[in-house]
Amino acid sequence: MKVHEGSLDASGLRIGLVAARFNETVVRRLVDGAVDCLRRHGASEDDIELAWTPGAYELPAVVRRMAGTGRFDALVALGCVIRGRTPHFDYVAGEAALVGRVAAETGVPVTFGVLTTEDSDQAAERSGGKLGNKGWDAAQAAIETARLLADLK
Ligand code: INI
Repeated sequence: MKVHEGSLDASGLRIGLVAARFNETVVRRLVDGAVDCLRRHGASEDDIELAWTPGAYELPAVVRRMAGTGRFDALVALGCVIRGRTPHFDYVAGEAALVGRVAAETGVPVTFGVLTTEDSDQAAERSGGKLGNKGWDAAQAAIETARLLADLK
């Protein structure tokens, strides 16, 4: 049986981060986690680009544009939507999740590092607190998926 798996070697991979500024303190921690993950896995500083959107609602359009440039092996969407802070939670979180469609449309892997939480405590726990850093996790998934796709070429 031939098994395909993506390695976690980020050297030479060009990775785009798209971060939503809303709930900025939390999202900056997700960005820091993602960048730290990429560096530790061998990505070069010059191969990482970061774009900021106003909020998570705007992530799909910017992810789509970046995917279309052909400059990236993978994209990482980062954001934080907190239910307790908005009656629009379902709309904003639902729209943010559409970044997954960009991957299906373009073949450029897009990973989902958007926190959707009940309150700020849950957001803090997942952005460098006791439940880890989902920005780190999303960056690692981006490396692995980019490598897997390269392996399947
Ligand atoms: N955007 C977020 O990223 N997180 C949120 O929790 C949030 N809340 O609470 O409303 C939020 N709203 C802004 C939204 O993403 C858009 O930027 C805005 O509606 C303009 O289109």
